[in-house]
Amino acid sequence: MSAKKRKLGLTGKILIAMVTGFLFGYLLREIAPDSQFVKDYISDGVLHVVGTIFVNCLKMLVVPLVFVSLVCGTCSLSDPSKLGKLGGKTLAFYLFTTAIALAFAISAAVIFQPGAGGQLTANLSYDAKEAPGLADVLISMVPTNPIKAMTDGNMLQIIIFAVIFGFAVSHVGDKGRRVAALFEDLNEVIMKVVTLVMSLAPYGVFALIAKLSLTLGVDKLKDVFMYFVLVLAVLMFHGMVVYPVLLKFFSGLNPLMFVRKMRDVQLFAFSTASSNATLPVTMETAEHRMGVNNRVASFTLPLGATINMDGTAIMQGVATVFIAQVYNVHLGFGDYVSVVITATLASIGTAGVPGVGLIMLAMVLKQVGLPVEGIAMIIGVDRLLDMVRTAVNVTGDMVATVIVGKSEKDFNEDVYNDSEAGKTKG
Ligand code: DAS
Repeated sequence: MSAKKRKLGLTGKILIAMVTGFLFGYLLREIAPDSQFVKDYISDGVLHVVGTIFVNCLKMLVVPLVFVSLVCGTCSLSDPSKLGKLGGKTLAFYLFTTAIALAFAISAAVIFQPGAGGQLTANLSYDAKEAPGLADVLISMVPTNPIKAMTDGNMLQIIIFAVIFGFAVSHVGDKGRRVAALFEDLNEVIMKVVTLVMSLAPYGVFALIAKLSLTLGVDKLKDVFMYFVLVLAVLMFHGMVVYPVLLKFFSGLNPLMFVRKMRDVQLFAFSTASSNATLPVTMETAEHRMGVNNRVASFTLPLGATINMDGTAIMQGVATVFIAQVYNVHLGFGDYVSVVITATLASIGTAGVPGVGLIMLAMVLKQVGLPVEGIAMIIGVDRLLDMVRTAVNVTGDMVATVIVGKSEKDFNEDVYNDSEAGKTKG
């Protein structure tokens, strides 16, 4: 082994930050479980401030990055009809993987019966919103005010406006070429900011995990242990079996290289529990490590972070069956179809932010006539599941991006197969 000590990469630093953060929080909770000082100055103080600043630094980049890179991507499309093909393939793949995720989740819950014989705890309550209808979803995609869409962080509206704007840029001759060049330069600058923010990850991840470990109510786990374990098992199966099989089948690429290059993205997603906040890292990895061209990644990834949430669908599938079992409500095949349709529609209209899965679950339960207050049983363990399913969500977005990129020949296989390509030194 050469004497030269290998520089610890960003992944190594993040993993060390996670372990030390967890141990720090756990020990503090054991040593001073009721300390007001720990609560006020450490948990809600330093850790909360550092963790929130880190997540906000990521979120700060999402709107400018998505808009600029999508304009770049769209105006670099030589043949505009390619956008239709790209969009069709991407949408079809996202719906396909979400349907698989829901099918596995519902089947597992029906087979293993996590809620069978469950005893209801005290009277429960949970506020629920209606699931959006297809017409509402389509109408709400077009922004009446693009600036408001950006200030609100309405991803679908930003995507629609950026695609139309980019299309127009590519159809105004020389002026358009100057505008496109400006957006290319802006994209480079924003990508540089992304790598700067990524270097803050060890500090931000330490704070996020330490605060979680300090506040995680492990005691809540025992009531819904079977539910928790089943969701985790299906998430792992989907992330570590289904995705590699789909990647190999549809692209012929080596799944192990994909798994290796996805680690940083998954660690960011796990730590932040937000697909949106992770988007800058997902896009930087897609282009610089996976070898996918910007004109594909700039479209498929923002779209995926908004409408493609396979991990969330898995939680919703298991939770729906679990709650039906606990309340002894029989669900027929038609109910399961309704769950799949509602869960898919609900995910299209909601951004990838922490806890959005529970909001969508309420819509699904309402749709199939199940007591929405059943959510109060699982809310206590949802934070950890949210972190894992967000990592699955972003992995599903990247699988689709690599497959579509390769099928559209907007893909550099040498970069994909080079394990050192675009590696963030941390
Ligand atoms: N945290 C959401 C995301 O960012 C997923 C969820 O809430 O289920 O993808």
